[in-house]
Amino acid sequence: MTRLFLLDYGAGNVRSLANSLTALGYEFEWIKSVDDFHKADKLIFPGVGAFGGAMETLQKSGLTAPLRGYINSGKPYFGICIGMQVLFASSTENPEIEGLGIIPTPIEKFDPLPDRPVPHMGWNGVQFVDEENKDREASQTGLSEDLNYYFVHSYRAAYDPSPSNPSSSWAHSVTQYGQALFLATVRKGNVFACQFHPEKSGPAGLQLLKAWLDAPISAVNASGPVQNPTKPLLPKPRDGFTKRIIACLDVRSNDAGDLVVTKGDQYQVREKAPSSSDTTQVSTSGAVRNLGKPLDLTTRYYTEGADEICMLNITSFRSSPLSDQPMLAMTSAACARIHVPLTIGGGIRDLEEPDGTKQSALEVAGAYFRAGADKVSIGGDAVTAVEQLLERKAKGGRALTGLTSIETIARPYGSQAVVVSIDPLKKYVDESWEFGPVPPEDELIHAETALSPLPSEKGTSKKWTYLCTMHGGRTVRALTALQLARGVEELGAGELLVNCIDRDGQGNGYDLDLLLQIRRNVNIPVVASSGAGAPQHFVDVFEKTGVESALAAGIFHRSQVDISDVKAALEAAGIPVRKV
Ligand code: 1PR
Repeated sequence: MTRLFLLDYGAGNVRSLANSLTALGYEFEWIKSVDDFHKADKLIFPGVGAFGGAMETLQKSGLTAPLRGYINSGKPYFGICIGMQVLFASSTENPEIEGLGIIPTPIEKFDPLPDRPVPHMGWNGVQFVDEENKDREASQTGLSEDLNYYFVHSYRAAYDPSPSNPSSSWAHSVTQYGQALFLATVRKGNVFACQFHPEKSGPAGLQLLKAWLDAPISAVNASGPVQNPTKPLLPKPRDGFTKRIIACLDVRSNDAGDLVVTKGDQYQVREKAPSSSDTTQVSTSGAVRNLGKPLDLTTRYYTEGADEICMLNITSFRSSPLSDQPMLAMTSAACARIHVPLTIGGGIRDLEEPDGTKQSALEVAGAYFRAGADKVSIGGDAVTAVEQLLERKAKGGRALTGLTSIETIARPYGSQAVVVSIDPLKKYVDESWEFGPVPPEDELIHAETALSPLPSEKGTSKKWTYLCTMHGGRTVRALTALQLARGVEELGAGELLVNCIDRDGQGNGYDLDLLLQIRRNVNIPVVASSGAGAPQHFVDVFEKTGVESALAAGIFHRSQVDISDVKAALEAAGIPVRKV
């Protein structure tokens, strides 16, 4: 029997790969000692996080030489993301640290451009380098030019087909991001590796894993170097990067103590008290709205084609998320069923357990990553972190301390694993303004030129800004959403989830002015949230603000609009989406 081993270097989400292998019906073992490299017939290295962290951990555990030995022995090796990057000589992410050097060129950072935020996070296509033999490559590897794969990375191996490039014979397929081509997969002899995450790429990723797992060892070894194609690939006018549709579950305990998916109107998640003449609603008066079981809805959205799922524990600011075992158990159970990225939010901060035990934000996040989450979302703690950052800057002090939850989590897990969720509230700048100095003109929206004014604002001279809130909108801070967005980017967050309390649950479309303002001023991906009521709202938010993804809750939970309806409307408008 073929013995399949997985190499876990201790950081990042290896649970998802394990879940995918189990879903495909494969058994596997973990590399625990050097001897296991000899026992392995096939080896997968599923890396996430940082190049330097991975190489240093391998080095400290004495695994670098055995890993290189395994690869040189000719036995099949499958590297994923960092598991691909470590094959290279070095990375500009940690220039002082050497890679395995099997592929003799460096990994380098993407240059951020206005049309191309970094990280490259989302679903993109691939193109085989050897165009003449692409059918053979597709059937041998399970990779398809017709499907999309989930990427999340800030560093990449550039595509350089020049004959003087010593790595060009490794190039197997490329992906285009903006106008740049980089290596999506490398393949030579017993080595196959991909920059994207097959374990997070839905059915397309499972197909790829299955092809490699099913291939007889002799067939894997027999695959020769890729032919150096005579015709180098050139970037196309448009890349294949798709817009992501995210289903969001706000989760909390109801009054009976069960974890339920709830949904608020402007963050109010309890049923309104009935009028005394209304006898129909008495039984649910004031109860937490219950829109279903988290696991049922998560599975449904995966099947229906959600590109990502987000689960926010919306009451975690009151209790400890680590003693909140149902949320961790829910994360594990959800990850076993879905093979697309999962973000978990709520309570990611330094905290004290009820028994007095202190837990750092990093430990809290680590518990969720080990349960299978791909990203954690930080809410209130990010507001505090940016307020303190701005205070230090005002005093001329050191901007970054390395101590905030954003920094401590991004260091081992990578920026791409840290989302900041913003809960802004619209505030008019008029005589009622009570939040300190009025923000500068470039932070204000004027009704006359606004993209999505409310009916009461049309034709008026009202002007407004968006202030950050904490504790589910209960605490308003004198910090604008734009200040927060810029601040968390500086601290190293990898993505922004931009809610809007005024629009939440209203179904009258996203706040395009807020989203455009933020999209224009940061270089990390932005998720639009709050207000989706119809497929056209998704078209509008992508066309008018350029955000990378759009999230919705209520319309999906109530089956008012299906994810497939949204994708059909986007396709009809010429906006690329992942097909399922
Ligand atoms: O501060 O790190 O503990 O995180 C708490 C998290 O809980 C934050 O991400 C915060 O946004 C979230 N949260 C807190 N209270 C509520 C609430 O609803 N009372 N929910 C809440 C945020 C907003 C979106 C919603 C969209 C789309 N929910 O998640 O899903 O507005 O809704 P729609 O499509 O129905 O309009 P911390």
